[in-house]
Amino acid sequence: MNEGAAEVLAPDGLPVAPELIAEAAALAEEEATRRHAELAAEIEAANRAYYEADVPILTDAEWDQRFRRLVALETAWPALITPDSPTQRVGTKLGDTFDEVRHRRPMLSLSNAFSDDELRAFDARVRRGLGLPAAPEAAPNLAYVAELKIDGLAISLRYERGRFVQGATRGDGTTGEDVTANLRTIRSVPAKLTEPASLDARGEVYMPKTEFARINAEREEKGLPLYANPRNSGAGSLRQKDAAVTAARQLATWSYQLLEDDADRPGAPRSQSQALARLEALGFTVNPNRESGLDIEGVIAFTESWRDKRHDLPYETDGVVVKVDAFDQQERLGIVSRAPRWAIAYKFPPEQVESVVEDIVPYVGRTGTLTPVAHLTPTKVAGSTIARATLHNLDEVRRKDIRIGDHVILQKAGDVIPEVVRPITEKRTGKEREWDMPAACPVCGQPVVRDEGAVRHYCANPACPARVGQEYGHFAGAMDIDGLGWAVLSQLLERGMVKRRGDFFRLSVEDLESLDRYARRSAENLHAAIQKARKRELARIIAALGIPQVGWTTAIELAYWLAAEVPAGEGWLARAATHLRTVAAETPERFQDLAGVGPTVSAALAAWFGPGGPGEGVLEDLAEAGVEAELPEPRAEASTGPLAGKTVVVTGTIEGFSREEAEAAVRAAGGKPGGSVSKKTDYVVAGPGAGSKLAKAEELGIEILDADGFRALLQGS
Ligand code: 3BA
Repeated sequence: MNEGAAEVLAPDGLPVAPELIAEAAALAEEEATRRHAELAAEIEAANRAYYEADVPILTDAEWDQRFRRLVALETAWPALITPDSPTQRVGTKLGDTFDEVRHRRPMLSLSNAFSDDELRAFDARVRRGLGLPAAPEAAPNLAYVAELKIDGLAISLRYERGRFVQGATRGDGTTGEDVTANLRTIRSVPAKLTEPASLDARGEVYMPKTEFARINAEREEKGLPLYANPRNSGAGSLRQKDAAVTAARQLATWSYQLLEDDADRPGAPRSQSQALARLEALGFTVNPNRESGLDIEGVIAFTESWRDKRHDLPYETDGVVVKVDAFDQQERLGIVSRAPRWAIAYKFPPEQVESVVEDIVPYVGRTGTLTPVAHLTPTKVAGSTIARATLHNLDEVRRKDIRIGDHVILQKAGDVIPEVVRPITEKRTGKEREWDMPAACPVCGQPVVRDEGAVRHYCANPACPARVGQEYGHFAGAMDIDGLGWAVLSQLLERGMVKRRGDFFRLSVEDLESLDRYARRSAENLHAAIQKARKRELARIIAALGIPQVGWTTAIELAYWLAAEVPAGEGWLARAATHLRTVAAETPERFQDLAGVGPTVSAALAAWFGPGGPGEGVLEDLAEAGVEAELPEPRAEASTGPLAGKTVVVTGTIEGFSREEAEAAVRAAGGKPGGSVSKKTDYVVAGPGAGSKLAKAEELGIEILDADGFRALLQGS
């Protein structure tokens, strides 16, 4: 947890209230994950509506509040920070006063490698793509350039006849923000080139470490919140409405890509190394720590040589960008899902630091699982402060032999998920205490059990307040009841005002007004939000039940299936409940008719809906409380459509589609969305962030599509 003066700043430079972070830290991991996903989706939707349809669906204040909550969640739970989180994109803020700039050519993204072997796999793909012999054979016609990967903010600089005319942030890669005035204040952005060339130069804006330290020292003196790392500080400094603020900060740039308007003229650079030299000659600053003419082992040696030395550099670097040098080879390799096949970003292994396990605390999750969490002395790792890390389960605690009081090595796996690597046994004093799973649930006091052969311990009490609290919190979240946060929910449960899910819908304004710190106005608002949630899509209602093993995908399948099984009309939800109970009790194997449902999920459904199961009476209660399900339109026959009989796996971020939307589109076209890549997969749609599935598809020679290819496929072309 961030403590003391080191308050947290959102990427837009505004502080996030410590209470929000504390609140986020108090959540169980599952709950934090769920809220994170919801907030991120909501912000995405608002951004899309605002930028694409020009219809604001959130006010500035509402957007801000959600964004700040998202940052708070990510501060408390750094594992939630993914590259596609709205917090990781600069320029998504609503109502900001920067003009949009459409890039003349899209700014692509880089795929990642985390090990030497992943670099060798990259080399193998490049060789295959160019029809060269496989490694380890020498390939005299293939050379790589290795550049230090600057941890900054990507920008594009437009020059016309040698004059700097416009500068933009990367934004979503297609459209960025016009930060020309701010960039003009940076000394390493030349106002005039050494010749009257027209071009786009791309590179990274960064804040030197010393400048970061200076600014934070100054802020500390003034009692202002501190920036978490130079990257945020640099981004915050560039995205100032008042260019004078940018000017007062010593920002700098490294340029690494040159797109000249007349790139075909004789003598124009034909390779990345020539382009870097020309950038330098034109007056740009180009990072000198680069090497060309390398084979992949030379690249690996380059990464090795910088692993430790990088800490002595005056700026932050988090890896090495490797590029095929020759432009003609780059062209032949091309681009897949917005990432060039001819480049890869190698990330240095996670930074390891030392911390102390102050306590190990079991957290009770929605399904009763007790997860041991290490409470650590707050320690800075890879740019954020870590105060807790999951230890997963008792076996893991024992295997790693982590004890309370231990000095431990802490790292962020992939620089994201905090992980306790091992205890530093040399530092033991004998006062460390071994931790054990409690025999009784820390919340309800009922016995903690562990099933034969299983690793998980759980509280078996279905009425455990911790379980119920999270189950009901999940319900309120999934049913999209605005304003039903933990503070209200815990009171409703503690006071016995909500004993069953249907009770939410039975609350009156007066009931809500009786809650602590609840004024008439807020009570009315919450009441109205609850009324609005009475009618929801069937899949949403099912997903909201929190059935173990049943996520959105299965909920959607079950909704289609139920809508087809139970005739529409009066009292549908209650009749559906009866039908589910009958199937669960008599023909549970029928659940396996649902796409993607095997014996495990089918058994989980039967156990939940069956007689005596935790779901008994739940849907009836909701129906009785006046909840209505919106039934899905029957699905197009799977035997028709451009994707009839085809299995399509979607992986990574697909521009223009959420995961659900992409899968729905596959179904609508008659195809079947698949979870894992196998020989039976017909297509893999891959976007930025795609990982092992993409590699698998390449290995199996399955056709890989980017977002545009996917759209074409859906249209049957
Ligand atoms: N080289 C970041 N992208 C980079 C031109 C390609 C590229 C980067 C790089 C796509 C660095 C993605 C954002 C982007 C310009 C798109 C580098 C660095 N090369 N040395 C191959 O040092 N961080 N980032 N930037 N176009």
